[in-house]
Amino acid sequence: MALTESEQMWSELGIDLASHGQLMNALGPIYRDIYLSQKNRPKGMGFYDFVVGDIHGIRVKELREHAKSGGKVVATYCVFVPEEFCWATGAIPVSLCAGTAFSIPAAEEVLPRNTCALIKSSFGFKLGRLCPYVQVSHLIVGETTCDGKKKMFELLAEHQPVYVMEVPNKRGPAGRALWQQEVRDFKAKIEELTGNRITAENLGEAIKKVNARRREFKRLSMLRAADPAPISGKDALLATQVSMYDDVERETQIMKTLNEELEERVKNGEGVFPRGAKRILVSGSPMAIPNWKLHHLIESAGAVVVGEESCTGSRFFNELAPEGITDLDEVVTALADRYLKTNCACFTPNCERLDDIIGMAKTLKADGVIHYNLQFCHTYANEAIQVDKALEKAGIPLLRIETDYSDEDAGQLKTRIDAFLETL
Ligand code: BJ8
Repeated sequence: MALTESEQMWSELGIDLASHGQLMNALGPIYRDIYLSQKNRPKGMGFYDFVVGDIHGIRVKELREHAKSGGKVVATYCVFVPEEFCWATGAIPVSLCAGTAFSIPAAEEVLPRNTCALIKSSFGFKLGRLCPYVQVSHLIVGETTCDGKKKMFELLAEHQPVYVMEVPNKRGPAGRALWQQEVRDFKAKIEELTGNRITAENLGEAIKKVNARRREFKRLSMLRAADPAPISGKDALLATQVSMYDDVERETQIMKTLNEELEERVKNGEGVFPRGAKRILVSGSPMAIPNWKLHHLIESAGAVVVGEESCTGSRFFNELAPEGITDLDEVVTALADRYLKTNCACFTPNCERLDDIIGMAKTLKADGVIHYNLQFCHTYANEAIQVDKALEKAGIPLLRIETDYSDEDAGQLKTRIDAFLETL
């Protein structure tokens, strides 16, 4: 049978067409069940339905065209990697998704089973030749945020060029100096990869572009404080997930239109859940596409997720990068400082994250917090103890959940979430 245009492209990228076909076939019904079944969704979500409907098609084609005309694609796994350097040099950064159990069996042939699902899913995408975003990228940028990831990157480097940034464990002067040097080295690496120099001007322009997108996400975040909530948590999560690999200016525009619609909704008292629905802040590990499991369970139980204190949430957009600095060295230093404010559980201590969770819960008028951590992720699991203590002191109810990408525990989680909502 003749290949479709997309299949032809995937085949040229070395994708295992048979397995990839199974993955794509599984995604459609899941999306229909979780997303398209929602009532009264904002019209602005139509763009995201379209994107997910062709998740490995149009965007990959754009990246390929870019590569064919000499441009570079830089794949990342973490919000510590300063995307501004890529945009400044004409490279395109894409965040690699790793939110499905489908790619895990391939990874478990190599990695220990007691590794977190995010790491196994990422590695399995490469080993199983399932992800065209990995295949189309010229460089994968990793980081040393956790032991599992940093060792996985060594194995990944056997298949594709990998560059690893060292993230310090502490934010003191020594950690800050180390991180600033890492950011300078990464800048040099991107310059070498693209053959383009980073200047105060092109970096300043890139910062403005990324900040514009961040501002729209901050605006969305504030709109979610309304009761009734104008958008579901699932939809807000999806917008963040997609914007992590889409074009920065297009995302800003899409989000602007969506926010205008949501502002109207708030003005008219219109929402996706009834006024007074229980409001939940989710905090913890990031959720990559298509990991919508927890949000779906919470919202199917009649509550609404009003915010995500995570890297697929506030940590992605809360801090703006410095604008208007004309000295290159100064702007690079300020940019490094901006990224060092990412409240990842890799830091010790990480009091800023605790303050952030409490601040967000209050601003978004959350009735309770659900702390989400992936099984075998020790940093988040252990930090959950501190989160528990801080929230108890602040009088904010908390439910701690540890799970993976499978659906095996869905029934048990549903019972626990229902019981938690009852107590609020
Ligand atoms: S800045 S949260 S995106 S590292 S869940 S792989 S930590 S064992 S994802 Fe993260 Fe950057 Fe931090 Fe954010 Fe390891 Fe834990 Fe797995 Fe994790």
